[in-house]
Amino acid sequence: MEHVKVTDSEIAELIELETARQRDKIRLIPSENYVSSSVLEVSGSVLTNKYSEGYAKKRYYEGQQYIDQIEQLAIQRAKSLFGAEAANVQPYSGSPANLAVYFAFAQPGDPIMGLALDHGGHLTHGWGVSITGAYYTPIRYELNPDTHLIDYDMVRDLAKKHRPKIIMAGATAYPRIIDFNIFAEVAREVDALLCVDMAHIAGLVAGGAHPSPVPLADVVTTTTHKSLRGPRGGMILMKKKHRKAINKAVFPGLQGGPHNHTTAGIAVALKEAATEEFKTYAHNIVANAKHLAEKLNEKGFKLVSGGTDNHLVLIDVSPRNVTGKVYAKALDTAGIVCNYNTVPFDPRPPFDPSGIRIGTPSMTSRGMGKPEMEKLADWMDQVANNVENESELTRIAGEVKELCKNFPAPGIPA
Ligand code: DSN
Repeated sequence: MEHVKVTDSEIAELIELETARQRDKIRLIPSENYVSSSVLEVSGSVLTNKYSEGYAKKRYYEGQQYIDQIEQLAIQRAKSLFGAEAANVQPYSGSPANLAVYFAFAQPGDPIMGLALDHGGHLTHGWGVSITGAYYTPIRYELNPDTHLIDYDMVRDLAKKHRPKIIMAGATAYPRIIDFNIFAEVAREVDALLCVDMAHIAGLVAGGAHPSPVPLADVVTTTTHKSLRGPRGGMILMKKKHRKAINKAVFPGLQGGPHNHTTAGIAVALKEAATEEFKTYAHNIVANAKHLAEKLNEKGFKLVSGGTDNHLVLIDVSPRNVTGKVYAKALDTAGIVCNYNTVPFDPRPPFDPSGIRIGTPSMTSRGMGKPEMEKLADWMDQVANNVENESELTRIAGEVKELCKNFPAPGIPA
């Protein structure tokens, strides 16, 4: 911050405060993480100064001697890490990546199928307020009301009835392994394109802690900044036969120049994700989530689907006589940051729902393990009993900060 401190002290100060917030709190939002110092360096590099519309060796601007090499390295690493036939590393994030898939393979008005948002799907899987729900005809599958698992019979029945052009598998709030085999089977039966949005679980897939959708899906979209621990960006992996259509949909279809500083950050993160250390990290994320879920269960929290197979735990907090929003705000005061979230078949509205969503990628990046999950479950229990007790919440925040001191976050000075 040495330069911006002088030129713009307001922004410098806010960044310093945000750094301290990330350092001193337990961050449980399952889509967030801490990137490495290397990824941070590259994201703030001079690559931000360069325009590169097009693809390597076919650009509309000169001066691409190094940018081409950077983008090609990112593509090679993505292909090799995930075993993909082809990759596009230019999408600005997950939503544009998904939009590129629709743009490439569906016409406005065509049926597209995805998991309903209030059952754990993403806005861009055809929810009404999203362009994907407005410009296409969304067909929404849901969870089974008893098991809270994806209702695969419903997936098959709806697909046969509506014959969607694209079937989207993937979620933002689903704690269980998704059976990509069934989706692939159904897609074949109705001649649909199967797109898996693996944004949440990309790091788990990279580290072998979750089955990979790559061999089964036509196209796989992802963000790069969640469990994969890269900079904020997006990526599309695909079968070779789809490369031309996807590349055209990303540029010039949807975007202009790629963000080269992000592309380089993605390349660095992909190299990190190909290490043995990252494999251990991915498995630890899941082990931590399972242990935390078990401890929360013991304390009387009601977990959607009863537990977790991945990095995420979805909790219905209504049995604790609190709403998700009130509880999330109390947790934040206590130094524990999550987001409030609807639970399947939630009788409450999305802005004040019954649940919270938590995840372990960030804690695991700090090297926290089972003892810390147990401590966290204790604190979460205490907060649920004291949502309006400011002094108790402040006391917990102090303890959280002390714990965090022993687990320095990547990229953040202790
Ligand atoms: N906003 C992301 C999440 O929190 O899951 C999804 O894009």
